[in-house]
Amino acid sequence: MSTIKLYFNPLSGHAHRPWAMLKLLNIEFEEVLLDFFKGEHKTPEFLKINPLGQLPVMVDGDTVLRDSTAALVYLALQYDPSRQWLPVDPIRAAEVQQWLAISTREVFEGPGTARMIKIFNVPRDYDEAVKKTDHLFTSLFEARLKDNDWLVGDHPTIADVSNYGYIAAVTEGDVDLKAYPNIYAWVKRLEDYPNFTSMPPAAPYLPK
Ligand SMILES: N[C@@H](CCC(=O)N[C@@H](CS)C(=O)NCC(=O)O)C(=O)O
Repeated sequence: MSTIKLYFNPLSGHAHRPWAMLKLLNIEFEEVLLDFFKGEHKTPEFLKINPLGQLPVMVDGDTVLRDSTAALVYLALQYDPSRQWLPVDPIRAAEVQQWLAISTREVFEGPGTARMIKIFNVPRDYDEAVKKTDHLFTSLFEARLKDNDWLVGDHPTIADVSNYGYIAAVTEGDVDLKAYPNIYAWVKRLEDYPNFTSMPPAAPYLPK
């Protein structure tokens, strides 16, 4: 069996998803770190692997996955026979899918964008991103996590892994996570989970 290859960058909450999942499942893999600031995700060589020029990409033999949540689904079904990380029950599976969708849209547009504005200086509306973050955190995450430890069912799933990165890193977007105590506790719960890899701080990966 060939070793899984993960093209990624530690600044990316998208890339954190398969990176954390591979480590959670104790799967050996090769890390290929591409530098956004050097345009390494836009070279002709990489565009052959992902014509979208985006990270992450996960390659397992002939399987090339160019989407972070697709990679989570694949890893959970292929390498977790216990089915903990992606339950088979139709309702639970649908609930997981719902949270995966939220992680790639609303979480990226709220907390992900607030952080992007602060650390990369991207010309976007910061107040709007913070407003979206507050609405999302209050109406969905705090509400769910008030009486539950995890986003779906009573154990962690890929729904938690997928939402974690940009939410944990929102403090780099100058949003105080402690103002959302249930989310703050969930972030710590995940970070304490065996073999879980926290979202790394951005500073070491930014241009000097
Ligand atoms: N649908 C993709 C989106 C990945 C994505 O947007 N990656 C960003 C980094 S966070 C990227 O590579 N952006 C560079 C670009 O689009 O040029 C996924 O979920 O993996």
